[in-house]
Amino acid sequence: MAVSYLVHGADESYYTGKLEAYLRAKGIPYDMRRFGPASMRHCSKHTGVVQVPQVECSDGTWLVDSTLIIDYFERLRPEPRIDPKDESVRFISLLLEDYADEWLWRPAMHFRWSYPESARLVSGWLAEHLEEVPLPMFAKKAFWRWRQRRVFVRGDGVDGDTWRSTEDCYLDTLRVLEPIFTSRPYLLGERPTQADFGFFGPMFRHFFCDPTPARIMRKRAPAVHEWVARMWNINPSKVEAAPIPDRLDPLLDPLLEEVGRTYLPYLAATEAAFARREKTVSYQAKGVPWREPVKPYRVWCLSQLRQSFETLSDPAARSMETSLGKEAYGILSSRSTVRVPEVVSTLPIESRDQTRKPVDSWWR
Ligand SMILES: N[C@@H](CCC(=O)N[C@@H](CS)C(=O)NCC(=O)O)C(=O)O
Repeated sequence: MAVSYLVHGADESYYTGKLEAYLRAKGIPYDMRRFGPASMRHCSKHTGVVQVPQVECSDGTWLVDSTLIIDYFERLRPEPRIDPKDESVRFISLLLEDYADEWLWRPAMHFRWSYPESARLVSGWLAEHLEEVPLPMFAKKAFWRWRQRRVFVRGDGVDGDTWRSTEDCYLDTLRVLEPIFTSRPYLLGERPTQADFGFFGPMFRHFFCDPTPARIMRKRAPAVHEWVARMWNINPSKVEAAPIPDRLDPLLDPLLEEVGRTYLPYLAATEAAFARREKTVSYQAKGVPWREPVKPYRVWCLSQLRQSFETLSDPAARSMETSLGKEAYGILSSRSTVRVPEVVSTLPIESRDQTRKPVDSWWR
């Protein structure tokens, strides 16, 4: 019998939206269950991590981490493939997915939680996940606003000095995406790839749906707005009918430059701080000093990117030096100096009770 999939997730969640778009593109049916404290205990008992989405499979196995889940299904059910065949295009697709997953998280959380109109709306929505908690609605809403700001806004380095730069990250992203989606339906070409699903996480559930950033998107980037809707209205026959992107073009240059100059050096700084066993990392991004918690998960992300980079042929690796810059090339081509204890590395996870204390989404 075919395996069926139960997604423990949320209608307001970045990574649940990313995963849903992918499952829709592939025609993989799934049921959704709204997460809550009890379901998180149930999931983390099997997977060792408290986060959404988590997928409970009817054969007793588990899938977790949107990037690993996409990789898993691309091997299990390759058609219609979203994984580019050309090695350089594939690497860039994975790199852009990772960038959007991790680097756009902070502006997405900032726009959601720093502005009262968005915070009021989403805290009400999230409060409904706490049905089993015996507290009045206003207290549940207040809890979410307090918790999300503490952990993901102020706790992630956003303050008076970095506020502007956090918002510029979103505005600059719209600026580079708009000409791309004006000229073609997906990031790398005619068919969506990992890069599109990565960008869909922040762009859909936060920037398109939350009132404050959504107003900005509608005004400044109607082609991005249209791409979000296109990504949701996707199905396997549409994917199948379009050619797989097989080359990189200059429209991507500003995005690749940003990834090469800002994101990869940040990952390298995180890795260095992790190696020194520090709890916070300090670095500069576009001349702005940042200080934020070290996220072991992102050390693992860098090691994963290096593993993909290592498989590139010499000319393909060299072409990355041109697209991403010298510093980025140096980071990608060097060896990881430290290993993060892997919480999840291969899927599917065989169902077994985890003895380790569960970690959070940053693997802390
Ligand atoms: N790397 C994970 C990240 C999942 C993640 O961070 N999900 C968020 C919600 S969109 C979460 O559960 N955060 C945990 C928290 O709020 O503590 C993935 O790709 O699935």
